[in-house]
Amino acid sequence: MASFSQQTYASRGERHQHPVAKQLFATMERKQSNLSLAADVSTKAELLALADKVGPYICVLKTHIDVISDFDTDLVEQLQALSIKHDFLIFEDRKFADIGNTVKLQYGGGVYRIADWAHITNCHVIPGEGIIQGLAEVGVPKGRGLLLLAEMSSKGMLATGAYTDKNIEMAVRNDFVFGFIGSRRFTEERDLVTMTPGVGLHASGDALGQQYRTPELIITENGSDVIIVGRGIYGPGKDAVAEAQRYREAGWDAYLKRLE
Ligand code: BMP
Repeated sequence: MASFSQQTYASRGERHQHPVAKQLFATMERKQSNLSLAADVSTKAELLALADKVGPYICVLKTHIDVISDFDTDLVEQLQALSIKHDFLIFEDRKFADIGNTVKLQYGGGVYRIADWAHITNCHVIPGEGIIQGLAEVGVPKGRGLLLLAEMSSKGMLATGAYTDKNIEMAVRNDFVFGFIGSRRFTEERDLVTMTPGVGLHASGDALGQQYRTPELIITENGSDVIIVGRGIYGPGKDAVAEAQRYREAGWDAYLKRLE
């Protein structure tokens, strides 16, 4: 059978066993979008306004909920309503990194109660496989999904070689995991999704080590599935709707090209 990256999102979604991957692929196909917005703004009003404006063009809204200075439960309710209105999934980019027992408390409880509203979250596997098991105890009953940070986009990142390989092994054997953060397709053993941050059409990076690559390199050549774009869409002087449309088109064209 052809590599998963040669198959359509629709057919991968139909066959997928993971509820979140199924939902994600179906959303991507419906909206013809493999674009995720990294909405790194710092107030509730800015986040809601951005999600409402850009919502029609994305498959996933990625949040860092702990940077919102005036977080409250109403924000979460409004984000959930926008996720239904515009048909996108919510990904809280929490990057859990502690022992299983602690991440269970952090994922299910605290101020943010992430598992109650985020379809997707992610973790580092630096503590070992217990982190996945701890998160799964909270997330599986709620129908959530987990991504492993197999690589990062920043200069000098240490997630390489044997560490990346360990991520792949753990992802393959843990059903709660449906994919990775990274720059490419990692395995054919299971249809694991890759979502890639550090994507930009114009800039090559920022002053703090971020590195940007194009949608074509990431989707067509590397076989990743979703591009994650932040400042390229909402950065200073940008028209967020126009940029979201541009990235959506670039990401989708790159996907169609790889199916050829
Ligand atoms: P921007 O496109 O503005 O550089 O934002 C990238 C987003 O992706 C940020 O929210 C960052 O936290 C996240 N990210 C990243 O840049 N590189 C990684 O390896 C993993 C990330 O989650």
